[in-house]
Amino acid sequence: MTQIEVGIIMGSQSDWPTMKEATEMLDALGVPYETKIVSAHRTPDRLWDYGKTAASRGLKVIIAGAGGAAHLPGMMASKTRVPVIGVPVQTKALSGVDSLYSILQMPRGFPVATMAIGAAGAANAGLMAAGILATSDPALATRLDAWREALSASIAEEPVDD
Ligand code: RP5
Repeated sequence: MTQIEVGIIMGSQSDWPTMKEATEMLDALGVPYETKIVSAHRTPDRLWDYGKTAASRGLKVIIAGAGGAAHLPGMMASKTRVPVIGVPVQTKALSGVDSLYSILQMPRGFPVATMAIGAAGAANAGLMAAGILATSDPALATRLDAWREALSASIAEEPVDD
């Protein structure tokens, strides 16, 4: 059975359209992952169990997305030494600035690698996770290098009218 090394967690089903962007990047790079709804507020026991077993289950990176009072990434970082990448989900009331500040401003000792707000942040979280795994996986490193080269090659040298 393939060892899952990336856990993608989110606070709500409503975060899925954003967090799917991370899965699409990992799919493109051939990185297996699991996806779970784990809410800091609504399912705290599930959060605790996930964090408690993350390292022993072989997870090497956790991507955690949440919106509003977004405590999930920080609480997960408090429960496991597995690196946590935080994705601030865009919110209607405050455009995701609430999520960003909630995730970013961690106290000393419990880091969360915080991405940009919304879809771009989720996609970058997938790339960041792949980059971390690629430091000890030469085949993945080759795929990631190729992906980056293809992205660069897709950028036109000059702008055109729409
Ligand atoms: C957070 O509250 C979730 O991460 C989500 O972004 C936000 C709103 O959740 P729902 O009310 O849509 O379930 O916990």
